[in-house]
Amino acid sequence: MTTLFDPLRLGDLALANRIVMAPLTRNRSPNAVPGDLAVTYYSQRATAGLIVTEATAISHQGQGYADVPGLYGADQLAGWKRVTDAVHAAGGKIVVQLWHVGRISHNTLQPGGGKPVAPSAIRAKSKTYLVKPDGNGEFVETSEPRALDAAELPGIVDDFRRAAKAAIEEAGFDGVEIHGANGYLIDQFLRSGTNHRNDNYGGSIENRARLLFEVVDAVTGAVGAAKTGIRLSPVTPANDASDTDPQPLFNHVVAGLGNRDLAYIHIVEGATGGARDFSQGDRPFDYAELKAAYRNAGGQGGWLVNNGYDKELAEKAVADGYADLVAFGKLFIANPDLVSRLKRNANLNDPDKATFYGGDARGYTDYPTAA
Ligand code: 8OZ
Repeated sequence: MTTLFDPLRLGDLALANRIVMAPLTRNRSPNAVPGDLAVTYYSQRATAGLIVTEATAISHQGQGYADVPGLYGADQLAGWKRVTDAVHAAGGKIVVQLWHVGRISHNTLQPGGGKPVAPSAIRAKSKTYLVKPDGNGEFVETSEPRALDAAELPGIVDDFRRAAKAAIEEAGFDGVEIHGANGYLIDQFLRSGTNHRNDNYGGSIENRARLLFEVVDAVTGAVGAAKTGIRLSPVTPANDASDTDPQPLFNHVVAGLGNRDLAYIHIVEGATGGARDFSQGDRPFDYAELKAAYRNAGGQGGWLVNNGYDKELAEKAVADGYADLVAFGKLFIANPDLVSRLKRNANLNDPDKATFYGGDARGYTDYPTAA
């Protein structure tokens, strides 16, 4: 019977176990550069089978929150190289999450103070995080976006390609994860609530998924499919995302990924960070059907699941053969040695919500390991 502690090969990634550190936004990278604290934080967690970094902006336009890291400047890549060196020295594997926020941004974070970009000019009922002049963080309404002209899309696809290539060649990552989830740019194109376009990128499911496949093909062309994963969140309402009928949409997406040979598919089940049984549309979402759509289309990548898993649920998912790996978020914030704690059934530290976003070492690098 397969356990969470069994090794697994995912494309080019040889993992020591199936326990994944989920991507977690922490807002501790001033000027988009991960610093000393990030080096400590990630290397403390290197016993994870795989670390997926916090979402990382592929371009200045792709940034939507204060103090999140980037991959579009030399100093940003050098900062990440220090992180990947430390994780590798500690025996870990680390991939970077490639992020364009689309409309989930604020004018003050955009190049030239411009409007954030989106498939359609629909403002999100959602907040972003800024840092005030006094240094304190605050959550504010996202700004009114402008609709992207189709002629701008090749440039965005190229930003994904460039960031992926630099991540591998300059920053030393083992792979990349395309952020196709949680109501950011790729997901805004996918879902009917945010995509009201009437060109080749809107309307039908095929059209709404076009940008996603263009990004996947550009990234895999640059770094290889065996180093590429993707994260999807078929029903999450995060960032005001919605779709009237998500099952056929996401079945189409994973079926299209079936022959693209990705290392893994990462699925957020339910509402991100919330209810696992959350659904949109008029029927509950069927994740087994989604996985079958991928396997039936020839997909052989790892099936990575996330959202609200505890040890028991995770063990069952892997033992049943439903999932190949499980990603843990809040548990990894609070437990740098989560793998050994799960293995030994040790008590878990509780995460402190007040220090999730922004701040210093407190609630970031000071959670104790178990004796
Ligand atoms: C929480 C706060 C800010 C960003 C995501 C990148 O949900 C995020 C995020 C989460 O994918």
